[in-house]
Amino acid sequence: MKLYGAMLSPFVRKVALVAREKGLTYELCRFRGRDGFFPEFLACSPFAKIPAIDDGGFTLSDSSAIVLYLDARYTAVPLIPAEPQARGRTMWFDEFSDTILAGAGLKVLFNRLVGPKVLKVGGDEAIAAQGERELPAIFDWLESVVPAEGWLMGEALTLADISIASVLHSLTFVQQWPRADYPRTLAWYERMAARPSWQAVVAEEFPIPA
Ligand SMILES: N[C@@H](CCC(=O)N[C@@H](CS)C(=O)NCC(=O)O)C(=O)O
Repeated sequence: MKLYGAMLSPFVRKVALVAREKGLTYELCRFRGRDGFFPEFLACSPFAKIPAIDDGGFTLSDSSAIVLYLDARYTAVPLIPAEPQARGRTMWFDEFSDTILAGAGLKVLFNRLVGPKVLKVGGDEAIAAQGERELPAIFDWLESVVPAEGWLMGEALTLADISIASVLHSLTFVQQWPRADYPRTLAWYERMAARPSWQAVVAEEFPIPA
């Protein structure tokens, strides 16, 4: 499978972790060059968003769509529960991660790191500061639902853990995470970070500009 994207993105990391937890291999592919987006990437992602995949000719973009596909196609290690309520709640956590947590956190990431230091297009510090102000209420809620042991959905790791931890990891690059004042969330995050899949994906990150 070709995976287009860069590991700075929590959405790309989500797909990479799901693939590795399932024992799938992928080729991490560049999606843009000096002259713009590569046509083979745009064929997978018509609106030029990362991640996107090409799995033996089947192309798809959007991390949640991709992991839904991977979980249905490669069933040996399920990461989205089949039981209806657990399935719904897992997708709620994924959505929380993508829109609420990342909605606030990426304001900081884009405006303090990606814009000014990676893309060199600058950043808006007022938007970054707004994101920073939004995060504590979101962390408060997360701390209230994270279990003392195990995973968000119980004994088995699911997409819920992968999605949220992926965003938190991106926030480490802009000093918004880890936070010792959220001890349950921190302990759960450290359980996630100890997994071999996590270590392998972290090794694929390019050096983060200081
Ligand atoms: N909901 C999408 C979000 C994808 C997304 O916004 N990716 C960002 C990188 S973190 C991107 O491609 N940004 C480029 C742009 O918006 O032009 C997903 O889960 O894949």
